[in-house]
Amino acid sequence: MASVENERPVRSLRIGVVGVGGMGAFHARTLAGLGGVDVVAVADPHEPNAVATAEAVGAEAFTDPLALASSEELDGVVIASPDATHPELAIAALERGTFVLCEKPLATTVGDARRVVDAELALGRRLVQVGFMRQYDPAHVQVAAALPSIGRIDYLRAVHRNAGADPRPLERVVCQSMVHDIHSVRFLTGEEFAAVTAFASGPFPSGGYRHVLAVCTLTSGAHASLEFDDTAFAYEVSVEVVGADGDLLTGGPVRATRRHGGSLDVHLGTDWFGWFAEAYRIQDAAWIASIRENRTSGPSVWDGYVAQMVVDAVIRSSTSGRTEPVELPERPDLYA
Ligand code: ISE
Repeated sequence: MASVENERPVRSLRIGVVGVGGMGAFHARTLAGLGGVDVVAVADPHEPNAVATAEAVGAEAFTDPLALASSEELDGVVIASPDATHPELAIAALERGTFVLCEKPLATTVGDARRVVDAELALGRRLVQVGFMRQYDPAHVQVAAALPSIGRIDYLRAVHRNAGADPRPLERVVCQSMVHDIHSVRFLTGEEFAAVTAFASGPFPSGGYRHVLAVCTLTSGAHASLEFDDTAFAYEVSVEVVGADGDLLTGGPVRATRRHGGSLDVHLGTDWFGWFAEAYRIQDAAWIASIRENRTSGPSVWDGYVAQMVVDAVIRSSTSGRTEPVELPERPDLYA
């Protein structure tokens, strides 16, 4: 056994967080709570956000996201800025050789997502992990592990409900929310989407869309239905996989129940921070562990790019009323 004197102290990793609205501030606090991590800098063009998070985690506050993403001083950077800015910031960090945890979606267009893939391919190594955190959620992990026990997959049903969300343009509903369900289907089954038929209810008088139903065919011929709702009364996510020899269902986080006034209540909460808190913590800790091993694990930019192609097909089908094929390019070896 190595003597204590021979053990090298583990150097703290220097992490920056770009975009510290709700999601970025949550990452900054989560990372600051892990051992061996110093959140040294945060950046947000909205200075009060930068200052508040910097104070909470003992970091320096900046207002220029691109300058922080391009910094040579960091071991890793979390990108949690507005969605459309993700590609430019991820590419800037890649060019510095910095590890990245980029919130989903990787981009808001297929073309921009491809630019990040091409930047990584040019570098010849993976540095970016995409924040599809459900892949770390204990219930999803258990379903994935148990899948071989249910035989041939016949269909999947993914349900995703946001509570009290402001009506959003269809592109945002699909790109910001349903993209998670698309990734869940891919990582659980290891299959790709072949075709999508989607229906969106809206626009409502406010101009926004609220419910989207996508009925999809996977490459094996199995089907997946993705149901999304922005007008629910509690936050909820579930995936059910129906197989030839059994079916599997993700549960929600464990909650106490309350008997009161003749009812049996379970408090679900209204946002994803509570439902998926553990998944985010596990994801962020896994990202840090992989930086220590000088590698990237977890969802790749290829996953982000393919998810974006499916997002595109859902939007096209909702507007055209037709079944839209999903035609994927060949997967480069880097993402084998
Ligand atoms: C939000 O941006 C998230 O990432 C949540 O995980 C998701 O459930 C929600 O629908 C999105 O709006």
